[in-house]
Amino acid sequence: MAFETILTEAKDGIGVITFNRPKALNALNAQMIGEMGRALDAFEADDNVHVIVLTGSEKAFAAGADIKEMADKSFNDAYMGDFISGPWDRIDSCHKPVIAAVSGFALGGGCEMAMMCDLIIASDTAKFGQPEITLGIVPGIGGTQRLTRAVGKAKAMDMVLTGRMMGAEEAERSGLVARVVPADQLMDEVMTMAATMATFSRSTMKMAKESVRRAFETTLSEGVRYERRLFHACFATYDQKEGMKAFIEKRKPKFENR
Ligand code: CO8
Repeated sequence: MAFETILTEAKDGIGVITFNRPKALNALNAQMIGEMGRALDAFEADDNVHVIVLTGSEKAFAAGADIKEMADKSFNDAYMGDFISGPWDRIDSCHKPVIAAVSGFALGGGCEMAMMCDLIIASDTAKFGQPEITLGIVPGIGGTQRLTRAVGKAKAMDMVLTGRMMGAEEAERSGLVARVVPADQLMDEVMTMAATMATFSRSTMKMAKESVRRAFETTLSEGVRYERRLFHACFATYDQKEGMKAFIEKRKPKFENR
């Protein structure tokens, strides 16, 4: 598939999407988001892709939605045109695990895209922020909601109301990112992690992801009940039999996603 604003590569079970508008610090315009959506559709449909990685450049994961593109929109353009729907939140509906590999700026929509992924691995140069307040707008694709769930009210209010950026170390300490690694090791670390995940059963991975995500949508007792049902369902799968048999026989399992 030929794209102009992103790069894609699928290898060894891992599909990588790289934002590629370096001159605009990967500002997210409609074309880039449309292309990202189509690339995600393709990776979701490709049985050879088990894990998806979303990344940018060393200087910027993405410096937000493209301000130049949206500056002249009217309320009617935004409201009636359903600005920020469709491919803008495509990541959120992915069944396969999506890892955000973040270096440099992840601001506004860039931070929101990263938070939509299942986990964020950050380089030590990463800077997260919701600077929308400085532009006279509020976050529009989950920033106030996902950031608050990730880091709690105090830090979310601090970032959303002042527009200040949070460095990688603080982001890890606050629960926004899973790991911080030196910038020159970011992609190696992420690809190693993705390669490990790609060896597991795809269907079990889907259940595990679904179950963790459910924690953000429901009460504890409903979430635990949901998890319990998925746990029970695992015993109907070939991969549970294979996984446990392989452990007992002291060999590596060969999962078949069934
Ligand atoms: N939109 C458009 N162009 C941008 C953006 C952006 N968000 N960010 C940077 N650029 C452009 C600059 O205009 C500049 O272009 P040019 O060379 O043609 O003038 C080029 O990228 C390089 O930028 P700077 O010269 O400013 O680089 P610096 O290293 O000096 O500064 C910063 C880097 C701090 C990242 C600075 O560029 C900046 O503050 N950018 C804007 C960050 C921002 O406010 N982001 C939030 C945007 S609003 C938003 O995301 C709303 C989300 C709504 C939902 C979207 C869903 C995805």
